[in-house]
Amino acid sequence: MSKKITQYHNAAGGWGALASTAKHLIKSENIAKNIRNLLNTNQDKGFDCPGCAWGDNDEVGHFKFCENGAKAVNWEATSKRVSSDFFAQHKLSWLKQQEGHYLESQGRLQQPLSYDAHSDCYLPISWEDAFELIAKELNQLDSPDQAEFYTSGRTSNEAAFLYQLFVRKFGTNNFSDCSNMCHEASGVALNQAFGIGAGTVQLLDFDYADAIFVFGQNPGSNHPRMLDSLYKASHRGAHIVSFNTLKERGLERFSSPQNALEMLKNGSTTISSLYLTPKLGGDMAAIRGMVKAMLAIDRQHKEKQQKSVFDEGFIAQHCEGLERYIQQVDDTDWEAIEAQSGLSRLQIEQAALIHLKAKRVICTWAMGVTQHKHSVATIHEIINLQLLRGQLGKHGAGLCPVRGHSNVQGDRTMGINEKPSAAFLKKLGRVFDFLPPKQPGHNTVQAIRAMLNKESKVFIGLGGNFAAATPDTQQTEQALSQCALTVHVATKLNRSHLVTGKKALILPCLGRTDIDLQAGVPQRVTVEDSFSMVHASEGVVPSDIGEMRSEIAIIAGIAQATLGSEAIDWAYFIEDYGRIRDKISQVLPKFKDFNNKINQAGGFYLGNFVAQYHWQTPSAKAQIMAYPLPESILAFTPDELTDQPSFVLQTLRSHDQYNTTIYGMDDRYRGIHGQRKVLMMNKQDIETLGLMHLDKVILTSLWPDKINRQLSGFTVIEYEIPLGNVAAYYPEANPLVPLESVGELSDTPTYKSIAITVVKDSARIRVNTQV
Ligand SMILES: Nc1nc2c(c(=O)[nH]1)N[C@H]1C(S)=C(S)[C@@H](COP(=O)(O)OP(=O)(O)OC[C@H]3O[C@@H](n4cnc5c(=O)[nH]c(N)nc54)[C@H](O)[C@@H]3O)O[C@H]1N2
Ligand SMILES: Nc1nc2c(c(=O)[nH]1)N[C@H]1C(S)=C(S)[C@@H](COP(=O)(O)OP(=O)(O)OC[C@H]3O[C@@H](n4cnc5c(=O)[nH]c(N)nc54)[C@H](O)[C@@H]3O)O[C@H]1N2
Ligand SMILES: [Mo]
Repeated sequence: MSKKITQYHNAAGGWGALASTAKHLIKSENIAKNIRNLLNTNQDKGFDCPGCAWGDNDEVGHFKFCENGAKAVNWEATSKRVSSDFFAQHKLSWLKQQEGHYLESQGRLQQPLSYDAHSDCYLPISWEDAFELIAKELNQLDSPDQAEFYTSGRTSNEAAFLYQLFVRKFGTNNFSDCSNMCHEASGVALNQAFGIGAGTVQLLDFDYADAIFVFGQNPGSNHPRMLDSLYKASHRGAHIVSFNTLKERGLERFSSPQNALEMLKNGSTTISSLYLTPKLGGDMAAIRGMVKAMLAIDRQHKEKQQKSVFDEGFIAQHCEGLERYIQQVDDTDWEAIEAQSGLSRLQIEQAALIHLKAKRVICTWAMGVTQHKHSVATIHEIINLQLLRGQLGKHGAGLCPVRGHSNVQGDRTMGINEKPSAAFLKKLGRVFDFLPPKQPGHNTVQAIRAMLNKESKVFIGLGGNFAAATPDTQQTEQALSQCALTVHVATKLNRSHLVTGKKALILPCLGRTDIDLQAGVPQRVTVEDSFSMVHASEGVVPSDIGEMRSEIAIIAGIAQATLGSEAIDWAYFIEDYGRIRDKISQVLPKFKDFNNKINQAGGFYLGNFVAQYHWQTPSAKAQIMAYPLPESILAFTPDELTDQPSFVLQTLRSHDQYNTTIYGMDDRYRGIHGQRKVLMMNKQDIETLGLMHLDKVILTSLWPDKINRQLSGFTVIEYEIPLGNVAAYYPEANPLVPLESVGELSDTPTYKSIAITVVKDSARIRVNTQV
């Protein structure tokens, strides 16, 4: 594939998306089967798309898949299998040098494997021996807290519930999960404000909003079905305001493949009526500015005895903390707001006016907001804005953290949580007649630290790619390799499987698209989307499953070998997943009558206390939190560590990837083709550094511990990005993220604000000139 940087002039979606979907279908060698898969995606009788966590509408016959959903489905439903010969032929030392794309491209894993240090290869092992090995290692630990149990967000509710039951029965709350790197800050802030960590809107609300504010999110690539909602809103005349450090095409213009006329005319719809490009980490300042602008107008109104622009009735009845917050807003001057946001007062005032003119406003956000040092405070600023304007608990208004993995929200609901609530533990203990551990467990960063310190000795990953998704790759890999045992339950081979402990297992599992037969009966599982809708998912692909087992069967197998079956009959749950749902009904009141409810078309809504004004805080009021604007978005002053100019780096996703799974090397909407080791940089910054477009550079991370974190061979490309900010792809740039650089109160790695220096890779230039 040739490397190329171009300008992308078209709208997002449209013919390009259809062509790309077709290309992926054709490439996958399974055309007929895959088209059927797509038709079954997110339909009532199919499987939930293993792509993002956006919700589904109820329109029957509506094609509920998108280009990137198609890639996710194809990637999983491939008929390609990794043979045992492959592992006999390739030593780990060789595999470790291959790209992630190559590893996953080998196809689905189909038999359990155990690492043989002598030959440096993975060799087949029987399921029973694998379970025995895990049981032996777990049972010989000094304490259950010496094991780490990671979960990625594709795991079904049933598998997640069984997993947490097993782990708590074993005796620990060490549940690191992908949430810790994703929307943790949203959960923390929403919990502080309302006592509950989920968003407050439903999909239908997008049809009623007069204005939708989208902060730090790239739906064109990561939640393409959200563009349908934005597209419809824009056609209705609703205002869409985007805050994004980059001009993302999907937020600018979109052509819906559902609109035949627009497609025929090669037309498109403008999505954002106002598009602001703050600096990295500048959203809190920008939103504070919006409130400051509103406050000024409100004071003028008061002088003239006009109606307040804030919802005073709502605030008086439902909120606490207004005075302290207003004081904070008054104490924050425009100079600080403009400097930190990188936006002008005028731009911010424009955004404020759109908010003020709208009766119903939704605010959505994703990783551009949650992966900073001050993410919790930033989300409070969004919450405060909505509280002050009474934008909660009514149609077309509210707060919408747009989740990532398709069941990350459900996994949390099921108890994948290192800090479970006392009420949940009590109920779980009562239903299963045991005393669950109360001590909080490790989150992702704490798990890495504990393995690095050799306190934790066993790592079990239920899905995901821990080594590649976490920060500080070198440290994380060292942490994993110091373990006595590492275990990965996975569909495809990835980097994490190659970073082995003294002993290591890969356990191949069924994916969501596969038919899952137990005792001859096809099983359903359930998932929860970003809008708290729970629905069933049933695989449709009659795959050649080899020795694969379902996640549920694998967890039950490990549990039985480790704990025996006297207290809990684990095998009983494998035969019929409805039995797990019955238990979930007993532990979680919102899941009462679970097995019946999932027969409803479209699933069922878990409800939201916030939307009904039932605040779950100690004072039973919503909390307006008053955080000061941080002096800096970084935790230290880079100038004290280097004489070189420093930049703030964000790491983000391309259009052709799903987290650490790289489908292809293109990023169509950004005009980047055939390569991923690129650094997007402002033209003026390139010139100031004496560099040129397409020069090779070395990136060095700055952090007070002065550990050498460096990447070379990156290509600088001119990009429309604020001065002083740069961008590179995740996971390639993860070695630059210091383990200790985490969000306040969330412990989420600051993946969107890493201080780095950029210097010319002269070694590389020398090689080039010799050629
Ligand atoms: N196809 C596909 N779908 C996915 C995923 C995938 O990898 N591929 N991943 C899934 C997962 S787990 C998640 S969490 C979501 C992620 O969905 P996103 O949050 O959209 O993912 P990122 O690529 O990290 O994009 C962050 C966006 O925020 C902007 N941004 C970064 N920093 C800032 C900032 O400080 N302020 C503002 N205003 N903007 C900023 C970036 O320019 C970028 O547009 O998508 C989910 N869906
Ligand atoms: N630098 C940087 N790092 C980041 C981020 C960032 O924006 N920047 N984003 C963070 C975010 S938001 C997230 S959510 C995490 C994601 O972190 P993870 O969830 O750990 O990573 P994924 O890449 O989604 O995991 C992919 C692997 O999951 C396995 N898999 C796929 N489907 C299934 C299944 O059905 N069952 C099982 N058992 N396994 C399956 C496959 O083997 C595949 O290789 O990464 C975080 N890391
Ligand atoms: Mo995520």
